[in-house]
Amino acid sequence: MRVAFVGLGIMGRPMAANLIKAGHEVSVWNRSPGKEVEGARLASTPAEAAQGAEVVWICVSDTAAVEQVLFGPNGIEQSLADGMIIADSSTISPAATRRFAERVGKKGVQYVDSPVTGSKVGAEAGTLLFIVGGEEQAIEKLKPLYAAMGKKIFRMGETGKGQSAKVAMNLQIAMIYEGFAEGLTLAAKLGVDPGTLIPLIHASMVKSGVVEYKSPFVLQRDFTANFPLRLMRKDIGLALEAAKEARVKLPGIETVEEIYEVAMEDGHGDLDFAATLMLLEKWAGVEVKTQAA
Ligand code: NA7
Repeated sequence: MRVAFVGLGIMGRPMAANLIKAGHEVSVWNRSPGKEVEGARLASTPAEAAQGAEVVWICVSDTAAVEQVLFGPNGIEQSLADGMIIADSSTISPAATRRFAERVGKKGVQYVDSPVTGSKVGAEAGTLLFIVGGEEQAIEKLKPLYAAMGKKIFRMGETGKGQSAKVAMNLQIAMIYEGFAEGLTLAAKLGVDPGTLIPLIHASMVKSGVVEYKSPFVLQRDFTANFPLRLMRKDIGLALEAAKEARVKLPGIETVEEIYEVAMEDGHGDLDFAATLMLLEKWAGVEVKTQAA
């Protein structure tokens, strides 16, 4: 298929590379120069990337960035054509997604929100999970592309519901990790080695995919970004915004949001969200560090 890929960040770049590997004809665009994908045609604007494409895939930071690449100067809108499909793998506002879909829909373009879960590792390995909102028939057409970049798709309903489900998912990831980090911090302060505690966690009902994924990084104190803290903070904001619109009270994540704000102020925004642990450590005056080699 002819695919335009807009946004070559931590996630977008390996996703576009996997489309090429699967034999698709790919044009790419990124806001800052210097990011390219081997085998792809490099476009100078989003409009140029989208020219003649059957599918335009977006993966940029946030709601404002998606709006910009779609409707800003030299935006994708200029190249919309009847029958085209836009798939958005950014995690953004569900309400804005519905607005964007309505606007492109007037030109005969379908919009399938396709946020992902699986972080950088999943993007590189082509094992992402896609959380999808849109018309069945459009999703059907996108299946070879999902297959090239991921291992499974979950359709949540019509356009916007992929994003709604995604923000609910990331709320849980942030809270599960926070529980893990607080448990480690308290245990460390009480003199329990995390290298001893973590096997207990894995053997008990406390175990979780989040803990399993993050614990090796925490034990090695490797906080380089798989999923940057600043983006998890954005997703917490999206969950709270959606909750406010729906008149839902979420006291736990409201508190976690404050921790992310202080962690950002401490300069940890570009580290992995696992680095929220460092703030708890600072407050506790302890470092979660294993004595085991
Ligand atoms: P990154 O690595 O921070 O990459 C973000 C990308 O978005 C990167 O290509 C940015 O371009 C691009 N971006 C950001 N703002 C804009 C605007 N205003 N216009 C155009 N392009 C923009 O994020 P990830 O790849 O980890 O994540 C992407 C999404 O997936 C995000 O929603 C996550 O929550 C899930 P740059 O290179 O900085 O010029």
